[in-house]
This record gives sequence, C-alpha cells and structure tokens, in this order.
Amino acid sequence: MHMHIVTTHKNTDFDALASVIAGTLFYPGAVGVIPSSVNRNVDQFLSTHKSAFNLIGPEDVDFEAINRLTVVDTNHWYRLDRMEKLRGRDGLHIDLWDHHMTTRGDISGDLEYREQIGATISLFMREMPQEHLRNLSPLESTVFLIGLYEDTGHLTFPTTTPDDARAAALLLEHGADLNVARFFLNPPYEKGQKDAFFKMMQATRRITIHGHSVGFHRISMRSKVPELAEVVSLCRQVMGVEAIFGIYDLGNYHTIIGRSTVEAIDIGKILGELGGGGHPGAGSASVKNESTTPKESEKNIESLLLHNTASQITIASIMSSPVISVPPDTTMEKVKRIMDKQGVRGLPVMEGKRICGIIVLSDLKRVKKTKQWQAPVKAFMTRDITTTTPDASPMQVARIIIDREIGYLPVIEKGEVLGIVSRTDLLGWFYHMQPESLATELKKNAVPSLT
Ligand SMILES: [Mn+2]
Repeated sequence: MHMHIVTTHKNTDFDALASVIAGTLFYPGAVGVIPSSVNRNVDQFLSTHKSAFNLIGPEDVDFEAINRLTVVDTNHWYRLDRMEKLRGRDGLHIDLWDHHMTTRGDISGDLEYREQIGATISLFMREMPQEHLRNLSPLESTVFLIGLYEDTGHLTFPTTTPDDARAAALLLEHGADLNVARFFLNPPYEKGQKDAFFKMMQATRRITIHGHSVGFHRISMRSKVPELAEVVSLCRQVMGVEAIFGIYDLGNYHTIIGRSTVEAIDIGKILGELGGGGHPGAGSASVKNESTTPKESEKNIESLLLHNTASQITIASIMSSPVISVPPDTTMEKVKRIMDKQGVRGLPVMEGKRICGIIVLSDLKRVKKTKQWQAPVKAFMTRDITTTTPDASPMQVARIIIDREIGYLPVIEKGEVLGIVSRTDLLGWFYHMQPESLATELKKNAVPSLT
C-alpha cells in the first residue's frame, strides 16, 4: 500500500486550504491532510463544505503507508501538524509548493515549485494541466479564488504578479462565486475583536519614515484574540497608514503583527530580523519578554525601518539637473524661446543663487498682447513656490505634486537649487520607463493618474 498525502501549515489560511485541494487535483489519487488548527474563516468554510473535498485530518493518516508527501504554502517542518515522523524517512518523495521566499525553511523537496508570487494557489493554477483545469468545479474555483484574494489583498498587495491576475481570471471563468468569496473574506467581527479594534484605534501613533506613513501601537492583552491579524489590517485601513505594526503584550511574551501596502516596507524582512517572518505585505513575530520588552521591540522595528529604507531611492536620483534657469528680468519672449529650444515646460527664476519664482508653460498662455512678450518674467512667474529636499522619497514628492496640483518642484538644499522634478520625471520613475519610451507612451495614451 502506497499513499500520497498533500498537507500544509497549522493555522491554515485559505491559500493553504486551496493549495491542498489543488494538490489533490494535480496529483490524482493523493489525499489532502488539513491540520487540526485552522483559521476561523477556514473553519467556518470547512464546517459546511468539508465533505465536498477529499480531505482528512492528521489523526486519520496511516503514516506507515506514506511514500510521497507534498507540502504546500510553507517550507518549515515545525509548521506542519504531526508530520515529524516522516522527516528523514528513506525513500520518501517530497514535492514543495511555496511562495514564502524571504525565509528558507528546512523542508527541501525532490521537486520544488517555489517562487515570488502573490499566492501559492496561483502557482497551481499556472502549472495545472489543461485536462484538470477543464474539470474545475465552481466550488473548487470559489475556494481557490478566496485563497488568492486573501493572500494578495484582492490583487492589491505589491507581491501580486500578472500570474495571480491570470489565475483570478481563470477562476472566474470556471464559475468562482464572488458572493461566497465575499462572505468568507469578510467574516463578521466578534466582541473580543471589536474591543481589540477600539484599543488599537486609541493606541495607534503615526509617524512618517522616509516618506511613508507608519502606525504603531502597543497593547497589553489578557488572552489571545482570534484572527487578530485581520483586525490589524482593518486598523491600518481605517487609520489610513501605509504600514502598521501592532505589539501585543501577553505577559510572558509579546506578539508583533505587521502589515504593509508599500514595497519599501518589507514586513517579512523586518520581522524576520526579530525572529519572525512572513511576506513583504504581511508577517508576525513572537518575542519573549525576558529577552526583549515590548517597548524595546517597538524601538527595534523603528530603527530597522529607518535603516532598511535608508538605501531607498531618493528624489535626487530622479530629478533633472543641472537646472536651466532665467533671471527675473528675462523677457517672456526669451523664456518661450528657451522652453522651446530646451524642450522643458518649466523654468526656475533665479536671483543670483536664490530662487524667487517659477514659470511654467501654462503661464505663457496669459500673454495676450504682443507687447507683453517684452515684459519681464517676474510679472508672470509664480512667487509662491513649493520646494522639496534631495532626500525626499518619490512618494513624498508625488503626494505634494498631486495635492497642490503643480507640475514642477525645485529640489533645494541649503538655499541652492540642485535640480527640478517634473510630473514626467515622476511618472517615468513610477512606471519604470526610460524618458524616450515614456514620451511615446504619453503621446499614445492619456497620462495615467498617479493616485
Ligand atoms: Mn500563502
């Protein structure tokens, strides 16, 4: 008797459940083994849908018969439920399907499907043979889509890849039910979670690190709150911060939960430094209070954030320099000529080394009478100028440009103009395009919105 099982990590989430089910389709004859502790929404789902799938618990596994093991959505032995006895077994063939790339665990597969992708289920969807895909039922498609949406934040986390979106499209084609998906993705909150949420909202302080808004809170808890991470995500959304770190003191130890929506703040990497782990968008860590107090952990995260993003790109590497400028007495005719010749849409007006105004292409439209072309630029320039510093992040600058609806932002250090950032420079950076291809792109399409 030979047996092939497909299993996943404890505290099973929907991506893990979906991947186990997909494993039983990918490997006909394999049996799915679901750990006894699963996330609350997965538990709700299984209580009504379990019989529809070929799933058993670890207590039902005949370990003697197993000659093949497929592990999905983790690469650590300790995260599996009661699988230790298989570890190191002679002749055991292991397949590994995982997308946790920041941590290399101790499970190595004879065959490995490991890559940076939003969800493990997307890997299965991409690798699944056509004949299996054709038979995909609406129910299977629905579970798969829930897993995919949960791990990619409905395809919005920065880890989301085109393969994830393609997988979502395939699943919708196969009848994935969005009403069912919505129900399980947004389970109603319990009293303990609501209380925790209000405490978080009161305790969260926001800071800005390298242009990104980050929320922090430290809360003492008498007991664990189920699905606390979901509540943390909600708190992040409501607070309107790009990333959040919650520290929950449970007496002997504290749990840290992090969530991020920006690439610059990699939660898995930061919490990995504190002994935890996760994805760029989500992760957690558990720290003993006798080694590090909750307050020290908070300080550690803050300094990691400062340090981690210090090497990030700054506006200095995006800005255009050297800057072409004009003195305040330059005639408007000459300003127009310089703009035409240099192909720029804005010029700083400089009095010696000091910037005293800015003139942009649209200001030229205010020249109505011919003789006004002989008027000095100082009569038409904007005097109220917004500036930035060379260490600002592209996001910070984008926010200024959007909020104040300006197209040009001088970059100033110690009173001196080092460069100028235009909307085009920023778009080029955001869309990773070279200036030439960007120009063609802009001519072809409407300018994409930065927000
Ligand atoms: Mn996953």
